[in-house]
Amino acid sequence: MPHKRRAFIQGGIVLSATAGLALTETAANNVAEEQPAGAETEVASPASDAKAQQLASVTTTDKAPLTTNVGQPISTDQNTLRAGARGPALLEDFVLREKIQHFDHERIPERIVHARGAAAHGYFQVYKSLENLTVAKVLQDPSVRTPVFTRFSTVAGSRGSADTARDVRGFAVKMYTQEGNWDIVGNNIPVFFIQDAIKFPDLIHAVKPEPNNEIPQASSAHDTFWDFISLTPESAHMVMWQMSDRAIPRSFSMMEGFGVHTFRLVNAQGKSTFVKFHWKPVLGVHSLVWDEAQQIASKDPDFHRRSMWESIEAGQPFEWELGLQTIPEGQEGKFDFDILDATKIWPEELLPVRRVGKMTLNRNPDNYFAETEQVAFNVTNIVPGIAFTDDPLLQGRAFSYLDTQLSRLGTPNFTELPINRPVCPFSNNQREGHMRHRIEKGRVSYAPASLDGHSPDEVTPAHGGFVSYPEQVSGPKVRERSKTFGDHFGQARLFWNSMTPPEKEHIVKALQFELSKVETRAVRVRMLSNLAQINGVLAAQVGAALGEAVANTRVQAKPSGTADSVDETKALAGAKSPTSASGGVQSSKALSMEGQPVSPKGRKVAILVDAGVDVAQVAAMQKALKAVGAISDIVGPHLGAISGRNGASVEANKTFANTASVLYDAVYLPGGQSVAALQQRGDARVFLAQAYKHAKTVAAIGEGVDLLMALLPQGTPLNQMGVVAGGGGMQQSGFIQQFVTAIGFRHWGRPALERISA
Ligand code: HDE
Repeated sequence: MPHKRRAFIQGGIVLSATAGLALTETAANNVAEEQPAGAETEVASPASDAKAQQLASVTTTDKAPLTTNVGQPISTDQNTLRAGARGPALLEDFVLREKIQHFDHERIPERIVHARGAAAHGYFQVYKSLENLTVAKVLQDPSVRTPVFTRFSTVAGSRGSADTARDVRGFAVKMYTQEGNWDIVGNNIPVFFIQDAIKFPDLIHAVKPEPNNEIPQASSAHDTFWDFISLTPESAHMVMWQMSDRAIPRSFSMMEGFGVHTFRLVNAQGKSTFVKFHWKPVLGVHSLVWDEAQQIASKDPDFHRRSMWESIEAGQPFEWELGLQTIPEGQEGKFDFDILDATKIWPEELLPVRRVGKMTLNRNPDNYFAETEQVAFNVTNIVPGIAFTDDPLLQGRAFSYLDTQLSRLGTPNFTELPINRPVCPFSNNQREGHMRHRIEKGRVSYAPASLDGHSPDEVTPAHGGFVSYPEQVSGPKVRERSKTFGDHFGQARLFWNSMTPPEKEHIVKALQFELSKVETRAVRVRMLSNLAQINGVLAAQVGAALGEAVANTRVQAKPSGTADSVDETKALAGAKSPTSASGGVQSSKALSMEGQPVSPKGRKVAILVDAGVDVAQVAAMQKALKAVGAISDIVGPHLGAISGRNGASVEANKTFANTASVLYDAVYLPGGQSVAALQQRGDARVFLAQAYKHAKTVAAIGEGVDLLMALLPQGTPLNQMGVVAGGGGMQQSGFIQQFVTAIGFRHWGRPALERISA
């Protein structure tokens, strides 16, 4: 649970005064207005969090009295000032004008990319000092909890689009370190579509809704995207990830994060080590299925942000470990891929990921706009001990992130916004501009200066001043792509080879879906020829759904490839292609999502009830789910009390009308006369059947087993592949145990799924 902290309010401003939590010298300097006085209220915040404390100093609760923004008490907020009760409004009405004027300007431009997002506060802690690699203080002292603010996002959709679109997820971490803010502005996919930043506007113009009709929203399934991709072979590797289930994560807490580019760590001796940053989710990497993702987009477009919000409110933080892959400077040349090429991973088989620390997100923002919308991530926010490389994508980003804030936040003073301020001291001679908050004393704002004793002195490297890594550079000015960036398909094949047959099947289906929405045949055909360079079976299976025969294929493609066709699954299992630019690695376990840790923690279960339900069976299951950190909803014909067997009742908190199977990881059908009533409800039957079709665990006990059996294809074996049946000889505790341990799993091997209507 987030810790509670005392705070004081005066004039609507909450001022914090946490016992034992001295403001850093910095925060005290930078927030001059915090003097505790007046009434008390409670503000939630993690302990030892200088950032939370700094934010609390500007957090208001907006209680009485009602005033204008300059504090004039307002006697009525219901009526405009008029000349007579039926007369015209008077210009004099400053209350009306201020209120409407403020409202008229409440919006700022949304982010050009990554507009849709949600964020949370927390902290980062290193496991043990990495001083042999870097002087960065944030990576040295295991006793320090560095405050963080992390924002997750989709890329293509507008701010109001659905969370579960097929898309890359942004994974942007801002660490408020004692040496300034360090932002790792990453994604949940370790590579990118393009190698050079100069292509980014083209990529984004291609994927965004088409400019003539602004269709489609938050989707890459249209002509302009695939036109660009089909003509940009360097995107092949990234496209494989984007078409895989990685692009439809189950939860922010179940996806990896990647810094993508190669950075440097620099130690006290000035030795540089190349590094890739990884965030490994404690709950493992898990995804939705595409049909489910599409339905969630309408049933609950806020699916991901809601689950993070609810989990944190319930005291269950979201957690990741920071991982590092490193290559000592000088050894980067021994690989057959270029470490500056952002379309390449470093296979974990060659360069294992070392887990060095943990990020815990445990506090929701108080205000979406002030924090999540106004946070400004910047690739150039780095601290001493971290340095850039010449990755041409990174170099372009180094310009873009500072620049974009001017149109989004409207002023170079955006770093003064509470969410963007560092917690360490900051001072310089920059002055003025729109919305300047700080009041710098004195007449000197230049250097060198001898007056007033004013001296924001430079910090020598010995005292921790930032120095750029003194890399030797020379070369002719050229607009040229390095030949070492030339292999576009080798790692796309590595990704494909590393997938299990169901994962390959999902990629095939995703490509079938996307390309079948492309209206221009030439684009579809061009894409098929690119896919054929990755794998012949892949191209053939996709081609079949497009009505195109692809030459040199190894299997006869089926018209609508499904995971349920034995032939196709077999063909996909054997479909591999030789890799290149992969250090000789042909297949990598780290790339597949199967075999990831699975936990019931953070999962959601629907319990289907109606009048006459066996209340004891409901209660026992709820208790067991709670004990493992899973959430359960009781879904009934109406909200509130549902009478059960023997006079007891259960409280339904969801109804068949306001929720859906796709919003849950597993479904449980308890016994009782309720089952006969549910049998009559099409929505209840679809609920169960759909969970089964989406390969989720389903369980029934007592009378519930008969209904379950009736819905599943004839001959579906019980107590196998996530179909858990209670009653008969089985102890209730054994049944519950079997269900609870299975709820995070998907059971891909279920036969004849395509025959289920749901
Ligand atoms: Fe971004 N990107 N990007 N990007 N990016 C932005 O910055 C840009 C790239 C990423 O939650 C923008 O403040 C260029 C790669 C995230 O607020 C903008 C290039 C990766 C976020 C921008 C890239 C990212 C952004 C839009 C090609 C993964 C959201 C608003 C060189 C490593 C951060 C903003 C948040 C946002 C530019 C490519 C991640 C326009 C020019 C590669 C997570 O500055």
